[in-house]
Amino acid sequence: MDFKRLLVTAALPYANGPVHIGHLAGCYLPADIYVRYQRAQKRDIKFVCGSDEHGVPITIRAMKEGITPQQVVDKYNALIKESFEQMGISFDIYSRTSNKIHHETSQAFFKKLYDDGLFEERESEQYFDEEKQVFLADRYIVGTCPVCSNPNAYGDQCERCGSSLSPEQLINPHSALSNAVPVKKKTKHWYFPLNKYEQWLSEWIVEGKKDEWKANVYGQCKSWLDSGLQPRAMTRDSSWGVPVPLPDAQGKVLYVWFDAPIGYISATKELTNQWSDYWQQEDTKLVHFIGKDNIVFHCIIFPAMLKAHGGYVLPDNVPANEFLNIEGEKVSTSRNWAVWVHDYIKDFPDQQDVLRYVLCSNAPETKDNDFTWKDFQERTNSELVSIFGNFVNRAFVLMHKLCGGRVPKLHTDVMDEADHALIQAIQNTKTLVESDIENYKFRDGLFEVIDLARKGNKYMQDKEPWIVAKSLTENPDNQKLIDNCLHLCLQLTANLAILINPFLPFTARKMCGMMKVVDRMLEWENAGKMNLLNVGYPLKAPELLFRKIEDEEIKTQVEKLHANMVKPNTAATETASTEVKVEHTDLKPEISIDDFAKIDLRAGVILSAEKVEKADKLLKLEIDLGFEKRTVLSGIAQHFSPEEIVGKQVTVVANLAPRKMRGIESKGMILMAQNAEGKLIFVSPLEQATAGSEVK
Ligand code: B3M
Ligand code: ZN
Repeated sequence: MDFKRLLVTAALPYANGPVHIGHLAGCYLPADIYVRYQRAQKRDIKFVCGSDEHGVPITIRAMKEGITPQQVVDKYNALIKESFEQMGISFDIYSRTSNKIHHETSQAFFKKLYDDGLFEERESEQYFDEEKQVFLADRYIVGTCPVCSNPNAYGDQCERCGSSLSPEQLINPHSALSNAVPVKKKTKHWYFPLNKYEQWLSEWIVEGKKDEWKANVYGQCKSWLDSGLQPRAMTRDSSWGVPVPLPDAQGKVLYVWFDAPIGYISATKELTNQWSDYWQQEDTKLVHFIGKDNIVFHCIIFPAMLKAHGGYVLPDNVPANEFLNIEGEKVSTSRNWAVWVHDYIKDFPDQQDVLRYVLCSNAPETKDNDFTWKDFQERTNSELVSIFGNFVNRAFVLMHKLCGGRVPKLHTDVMDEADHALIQAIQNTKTLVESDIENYKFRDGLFEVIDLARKGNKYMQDKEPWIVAKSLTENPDNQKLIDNCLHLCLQLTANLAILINPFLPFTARKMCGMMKVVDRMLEWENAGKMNLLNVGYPLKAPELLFRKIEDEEIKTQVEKLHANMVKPNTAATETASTEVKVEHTDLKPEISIDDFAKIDLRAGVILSAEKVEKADKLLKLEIDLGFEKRTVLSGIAQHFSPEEIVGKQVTVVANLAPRKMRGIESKGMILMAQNAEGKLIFVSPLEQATAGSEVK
């Protein structure tokens, strides 16, 4: 161990909405597992987080809800904080960037860079709303998406088709505040010369972190560095944020991505007088847990800021996760396609660990993953209930039945190979879990623990103490075999509590209660020990650790998800908060009948459909055209599951030049339209057409 103390941060969630399970899976749960493990190792560690209360996301939400930004952050900060607490995310501090200490800390940071002459002052032209007399951030400019014709696309992104945009690309751009057409106006800002840190970043990351950082993180950094860094404005025109601490900066605030990461420092200051040990002593190991959309800020921009300031430690690692989709679709907060943590807790009180379990065992550690309620049920019932819970329960029940409710003795004289193998397995698991957690492989670590419980079940099944018990009148010595089996199963139970504790802390505590041991037993150094429970010690009656999730509950959740989804049209109106009436896109230029005749449209039937690896939008379709079968790649994976479209009639552009995508040749294209709810539908005849017949 080449560090003395650890500082772990988890991304500061924007206080513009509640947290959903994607947030948990992406960053807070892995961070919490890591921290709980390190605490059990008795390492000096601080775990800091807090609400990110500045920036455009907050002001947009205020506009949507018709309240002030302050009301927005007060409301959501409280809700988020409570959700984390209920899920057992064990921050040492959950702060807020609206706190005084944060304003002071981030202003002082800015001022130091300013005094060192680091910033470049630049004038640029920005969109301005003359009616409201304010500069408009890209998000405040709405218009029609040039790609998908969504009438409510933002100046930086279209939420319907996901294209990233600039305000110039929007058709009919207008201000979301007043509906006025924005004009360009000059404004001055302070730019951080990221380009000057390119060389240093390159050495630090490309040479230093290649083998240490996760491939997704390293890869993103590398491609940023390869495409060259540009100076970046660190101030904005806005009335909401940390005021720029300069005399000539009226109406200007720090860029939210300048102040937010400094929030980690402010939160540590708020937590402890020793804050500078954690930030300024070289023997600190700093780890940032984040989601993949925050990589560049934590791996490039913030480190460059810290380096420029001087005196701070740099992150040792930034284990970012990918995204968690819900029931096959990307989480969308504007469409309310999400499972909200506070809702989950309401519907499944006292089932926090079940969610922690499912989210960790299905965590998007290396690629985007999918959460489905069905999978939630299956994992709970077939892993937590049938393997882990079942083992612990059987050990307790049998101990009460066959050993008088006390921890039986271990008779070494009759120990056999299976007994020794079980002890060995416990010790091996400890080592494996340790290395998995230290290397941010939380899924693997969790699987090891479940696997150990599985071994326990097998051991018990092979030993059959309930059968052995029947031979006792004939052969009283056989009690020794029963004792040994249950002695080891109970020591294994104690070990399981220690090993599962970082992942499922509520369960570990419950197990301690059943074993009547203090929580201190959960310290990591106790893992692997075979004398955790004293012989003769009376234990409590078993409590069920987990309960089965019923089909009905799953059905309710799936229905709720769909019922609560905001239909795209409503979502759009709500987002823009102005009445935008753009029903159609402009028609394309006129064509002749001959032009049209060049297109060969045919009726086809989808024979099979499957997802394409590493392409979350594409489905690979096998289409029957009557006279031949075709492979067609279609960008509809986020709208349909492969199963639901097999057998559907489609219209195929049959003479389109073949095109290769992801190494697969696509021959043709299928036609799609949208229904009133904005959902994609197939363009197909009302009646069944013969496959291959021309569509004219
Ligand atoms: N507020 C962005 C996000 O929630 C953000 C992270 C700040 S971490 C310093 O995606
Ligand atoms: Zn679009």
